[in-house]
Amino acid sequence: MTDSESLAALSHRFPKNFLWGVASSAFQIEGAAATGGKGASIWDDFCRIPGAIADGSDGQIACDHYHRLDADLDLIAGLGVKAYRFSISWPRVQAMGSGPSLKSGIDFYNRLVDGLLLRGIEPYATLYHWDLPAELQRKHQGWADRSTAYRFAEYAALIAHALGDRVRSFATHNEPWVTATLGHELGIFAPGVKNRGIAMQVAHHCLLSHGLAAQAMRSARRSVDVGIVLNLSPVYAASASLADHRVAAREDGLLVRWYMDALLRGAYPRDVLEYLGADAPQISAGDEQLIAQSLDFLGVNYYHPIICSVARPFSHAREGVPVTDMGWEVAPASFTELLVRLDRDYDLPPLYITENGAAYRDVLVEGGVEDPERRAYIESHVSAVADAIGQGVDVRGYFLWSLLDNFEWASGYTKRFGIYYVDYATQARTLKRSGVWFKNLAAAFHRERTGAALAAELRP
Ligand code: IFM
Repeated sequence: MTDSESLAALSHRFPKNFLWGVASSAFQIEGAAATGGKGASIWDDFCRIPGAIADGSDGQIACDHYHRLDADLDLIAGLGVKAYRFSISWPRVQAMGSGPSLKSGIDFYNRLVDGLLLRGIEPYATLYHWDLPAELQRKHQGWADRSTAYRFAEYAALIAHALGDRVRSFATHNEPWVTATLGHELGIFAPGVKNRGIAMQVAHHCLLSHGLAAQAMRSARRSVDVGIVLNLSPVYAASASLADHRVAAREDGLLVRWYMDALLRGAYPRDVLEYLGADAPQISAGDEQLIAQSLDFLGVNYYHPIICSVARPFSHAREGVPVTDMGWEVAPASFTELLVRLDRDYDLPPLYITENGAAYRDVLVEGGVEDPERRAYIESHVSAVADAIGQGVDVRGYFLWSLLDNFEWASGYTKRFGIYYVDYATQARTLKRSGVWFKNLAAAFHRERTGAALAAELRP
């Protein structure tokens, strides 16, 4: 099969309205950290802690996307994709996390949304991708305090008013497990707290804030679609031992069922609450019903499976398997398995793959980046999504992570996930070979679909 035949064959495995897109997040690319009265976020504070970020970097400039908006939107349009997932920086819109919105912040997101629509690209907005206004953390304990959930709902309503006439799809949170567990239990992400009880309270408040925000947005604008984005993985025991299987069941409870059950069944899993004991969160009467607002969609971020043993309860790869530059196992079949399992176990709304992609050690040679491993990763995972669709899972879109190389949180700029290579010294962007492949896939898909639509029209 030639390359173009195999792209056509792959693209045929997706339904005709399937959406191809790329994704990013505010703190990771925008820079302009204090422009226009923008407030600091907890990541600005966290980056100042010695040793917190691998290369000692921060998000002050990042990809300077704020100042290069139009050129970056042209890059997205140049890929031929029809959707772009971005996040809104809460402290750019409300510097202190409450009160009236900043005109400069709303103007920026207006330009972003209008620029996308002008280029025929559908905006997919996320309200919270980890950059909490620092003020809410410094003065009010951030997500550990219930009041933050109510501040978040006010912010959500404000965004629905400002952008909801042009943006249909809003995800409330990106990966609340990361906010809670990496940010408050392991302390390796902002705000750097290390306390399991606080982490589980944060997990609950994030979910509560999702429910409150969904209500607030829908009353502000009836037309909006509201969903949430979870990082989900199949969780395997590292061996056949009963002890390892017990650890795997527990981790699955904390990573997958905690969030899925709360959102889609209206109750936290009782076995997880029992296991947590004194670390279980305080849940007020009615909270669980509030969290389980109907979802217009569920976003799934998948990168790798989780491997559990008594010795290593949460590992990102089995021994001796191919891994990405993050040390994450390359396991496309686990992606299919995850999607099929979700479909089997829950009454799901439409799914979107809101993130999937890989970091590899890219080098710019003579103006180009050859990244065959990333291309293989993307191809095998796109194919894994097609397998799940083939088994009846309702997946409506796939967003590649990420549009640009960017600030990879605690890894700083040492890990590159982009399909555009970013030279941080000059801010020049170069489409990597994997990006060319993704662009060709989108082109093949749209060509096949247009061809099929034309043929249908011409049929007597
Ligand atoms: O870069 C992150 C993103 O912000 C959230 N999901 C995982 C990506 C890769 O680590």
